Amino acid sequence: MLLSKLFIPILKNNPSEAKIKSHQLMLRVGMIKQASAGIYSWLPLGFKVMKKIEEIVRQEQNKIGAQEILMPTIQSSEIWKESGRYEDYGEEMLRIKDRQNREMLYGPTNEEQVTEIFRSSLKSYKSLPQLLYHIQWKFRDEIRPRFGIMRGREFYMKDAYSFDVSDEEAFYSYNKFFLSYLRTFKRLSLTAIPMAADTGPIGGNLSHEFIILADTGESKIFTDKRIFDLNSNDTKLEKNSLQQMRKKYEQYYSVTDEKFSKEEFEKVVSEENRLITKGIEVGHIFYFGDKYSKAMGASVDLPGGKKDFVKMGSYGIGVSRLVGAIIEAKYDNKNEIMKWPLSVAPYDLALVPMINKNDSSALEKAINMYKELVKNNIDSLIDDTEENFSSKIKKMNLIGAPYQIIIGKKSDNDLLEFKEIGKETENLPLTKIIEIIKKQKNLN
Ligand code: 5CA
Repeated sequence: MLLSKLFIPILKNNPSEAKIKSHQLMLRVGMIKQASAGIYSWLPLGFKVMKKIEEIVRQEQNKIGAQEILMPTIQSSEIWKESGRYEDYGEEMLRIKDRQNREMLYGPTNEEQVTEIFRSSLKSYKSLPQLLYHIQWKFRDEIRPRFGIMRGREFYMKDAYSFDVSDEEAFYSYNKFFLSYLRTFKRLSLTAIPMAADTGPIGGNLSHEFIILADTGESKIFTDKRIFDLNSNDTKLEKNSLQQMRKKYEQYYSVTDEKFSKEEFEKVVSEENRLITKGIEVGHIFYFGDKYSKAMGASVDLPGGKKDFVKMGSYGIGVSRLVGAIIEAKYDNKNEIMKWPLSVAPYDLALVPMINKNDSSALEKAINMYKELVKNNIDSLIDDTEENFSSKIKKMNLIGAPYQIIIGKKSDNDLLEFKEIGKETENLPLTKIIEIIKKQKNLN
């Protein structure tokens, strides 16, 4: 792709209305454009990153056996009246009337819709467990939309729902999602910590938020530092292994604001291990048993002929919020350098030829390299403008492709100036550069 043809309205300076670095960068490099308060259009650069995040989320859902569906954004008020949440949800719900004067709403979440689908289709314990998910726009009329897409009114969410025959089986499903979340955030190169959390308007009494540390986060957290040393690498998708993994995480005190008790924190966490800080909630999982299935009559036949309401949980990931969360975690605001994790980078590599009016040989070299890179599935962006070198590099540092090649007049394929953002420049032939990038891509 040629930079001159990319729809990327870059601003010279940070926009003053943006208070945090992710919002600044997203506006500065034209990833998004505000349409109205808390509602954004996604421009090519931002959309590309979000789609890559979405695909990783999808792959990790599929790996635990969840099945993808797509429910509508607009829902009927009837099912929300059945669950009792039509009134409870209050002003955050965007309510609409159609031409027949029927009350509709723009879905803030889908527990009711998915329960309605389940109850009209499945009747036997033999069909359980069921794990269903979709990735769809949501609308919440937040009282204070802010920080760009971090707290939007319209936002893109992956929400999954589990249906099980008993509490025990439902905890198994819950733990599968717990593991898939750890794996998902790791592939996004984020350290997300599971924290015991409140359930709010979703309901139930078991819940974890997945939080990444950031000073600009809206969640206050209280945690035992040792939780950061854990990983889920050895966890298998079977009951005992998953149970042990959750135990391993839950052995350390780690809670959000609403669950915090000073007395307990000081009792169970030694002073040197205490960490009180802020973070961004990128995922939230809930177990609420038969809250919706009972209210909405979603039951299955059990082995002995009895019936019971299915046990349900729901599992959300803020896909659009993750774009901002990754920037908060990776952007060096002071030096104005972004380095996207290769797994979600808008481009793998930036080619920066030095061009002047009389000599386009460096650009021709870049275009030839581009062809070779395409063959190797390396997505690169060529800066074909005639700007001076330092402003070209400045721009590429904001766009954040993790690798750069500088091409001067004398460059040949034998020794190119190659650089991974944040590291020293090396002189390498194109074949070696391709090898390095391919190897990194395979690790993701
Ligand atoms: N039904 C449940 C689980 S699917 C649910 O809606 N959970 S939630 O309210 O916690 O939202 C799930 C995730 O969506 C959050 O963890 C957060 O990452 C993201 N999210 C929530 N509200 C917003 C918002 N206003 N803007 C951007 N992302 C949001």
